[in-house]
Amino acid sequence: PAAVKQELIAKYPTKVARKRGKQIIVNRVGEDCSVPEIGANTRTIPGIITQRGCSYAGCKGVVLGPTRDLVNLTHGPIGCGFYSWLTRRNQTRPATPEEANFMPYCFSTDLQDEDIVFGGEKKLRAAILEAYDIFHPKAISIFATCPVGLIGDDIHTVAKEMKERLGINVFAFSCEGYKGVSQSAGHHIANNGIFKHVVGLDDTSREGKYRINLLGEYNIGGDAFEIERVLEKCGITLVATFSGNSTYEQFASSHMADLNTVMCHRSINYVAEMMERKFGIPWIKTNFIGAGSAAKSLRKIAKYFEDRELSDRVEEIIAEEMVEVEKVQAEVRARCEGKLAMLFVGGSRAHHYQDLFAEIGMRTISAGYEFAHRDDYEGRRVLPDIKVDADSRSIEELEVHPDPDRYRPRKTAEQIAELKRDGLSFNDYEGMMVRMADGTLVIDDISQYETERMIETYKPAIFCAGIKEKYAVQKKGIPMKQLHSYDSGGPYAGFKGAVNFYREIDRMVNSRIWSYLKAPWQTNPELAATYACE
Ligand code: CFM
Ligand code: HCA
Repeated sequence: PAAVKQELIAKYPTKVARKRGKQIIVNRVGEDCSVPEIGANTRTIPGIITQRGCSYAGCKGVVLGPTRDLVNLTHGPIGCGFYSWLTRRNQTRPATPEEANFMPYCFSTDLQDEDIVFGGEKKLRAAILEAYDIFHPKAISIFATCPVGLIGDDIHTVAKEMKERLGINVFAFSCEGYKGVSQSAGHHIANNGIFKHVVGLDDTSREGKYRINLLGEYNIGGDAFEIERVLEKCGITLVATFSGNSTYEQFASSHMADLNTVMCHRSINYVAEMMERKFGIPWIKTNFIGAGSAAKSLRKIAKYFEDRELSDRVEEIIAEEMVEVEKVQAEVRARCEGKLAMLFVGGSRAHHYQDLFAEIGMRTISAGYEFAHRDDYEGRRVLPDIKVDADSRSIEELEVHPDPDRYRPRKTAEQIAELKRDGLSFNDYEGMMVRMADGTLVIDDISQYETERMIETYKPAIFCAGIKEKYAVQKKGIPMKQLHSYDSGGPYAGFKGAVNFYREIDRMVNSRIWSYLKAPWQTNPELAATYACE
């Protein structure tokens, strides 16, 4: 692997090679579970083809996009709104046909040259009014795109004005695409906004003995539906999901839950932290990707509530669900055992999906995130060592204090200590690298060039990433699975999701279809462009 790393960076200019060298790491897990340091959450070097997205994508597309009864209004040119409109395959299911669902609509101010020159606030006001008149939503959220920041439209003042005028909640996000180094900045901006403007507005809550929030689950391909099914079977009440299959009211009353479970830590940890500080709700890391991980997560939730009835119920459900899971696992494993996978996805899936592959005997030979931070790789314990650079500093850190009336620690310090002794960890996650084998390559913000070299070197049985990589990978003869949108598949979460995934991967890695395909330049060499000087 060290030689492969050298080869990956050999063609770069010295300075670029030095920087990429810090982001390409040969994994090695120490006896104390320590892992090497990796460079992450830094600017992509201009000229490198990255797969990263922008701050607007992280804020509007990722965190707020899945909420069905919010009018999510993009203030900007039409492309930003259009390309963040359901391409992520975030699904939703209104409880009744009458319930508001704006998911089939794309709201945008459609800024034109003229608005860029003379300012877009007038158009923004008009768009809010128009949306209000047609849909009468409970709330309207406004998202800034790059030009809005450049021309200086004051979206927050417009929001405030319209909130007073219409008597509904209107709030804005300064999530201009260029803020920060990737969509990760947009997550933080979204977390701050939703916490400031919505969380805690409604003190009524769903009844239930075990009330939790699910943070960082976005219902891609129906994942949240499957998790909801399992939780309901266990008798666990879901107060709010941030933000798959969610509603505005769920956010408003989310502070009434007794536990925050965090799936995708990268995109939503800020809300978990702020809710703990303001309302006293503890958080634990959970993961419903992989049948084993789903079972483990349910057990963690049961442990937290310290209730025999719940833990018995959870064990019963796990046993029931695992029958089909184990049957399919055994069948598929026979055909997939030992095959290699590579995963380069966002900020948590490159980690979570390794569990699913392991369940059918497949090995992850290399993995990396597009925009995660060091803690997502190395574990939360490195947080104090992370240098906060200028790019991160430009994102606001909210100052949060205990709510004078509503701060209510759900557990006493002694109870927490006891639970910790019993193996439940709070406010923690171990990161991706400690779970990966020694000698695997961990690559942050992988470039297109590196992707191609990795495929040529290892010839994995499957390569998992997103739409930008998809066709280049297939042209190399390798099956490619999108782990963002799931292509047209899913759900892959929970128990039924695991079974879906095993079957799909089995089909993919055991079909030779892509290896038969020849790119045009392979059959017609005259199409292979080469430089005269080479
Ligand atoms: Fe979290 Fe996500 Fe991901 Fe993410 Fe994303 Fe996504 Fe992703 Mo695409 S919130 S970090 S910003 S799990 S949209 S649902 S698939 S890159 S790995
Ligand atoms: C985003 C959304 C995205 C893109 C996926 C892809 C998603 O980053 O803005 O590149 O295929 O999951 O839809 O991550």
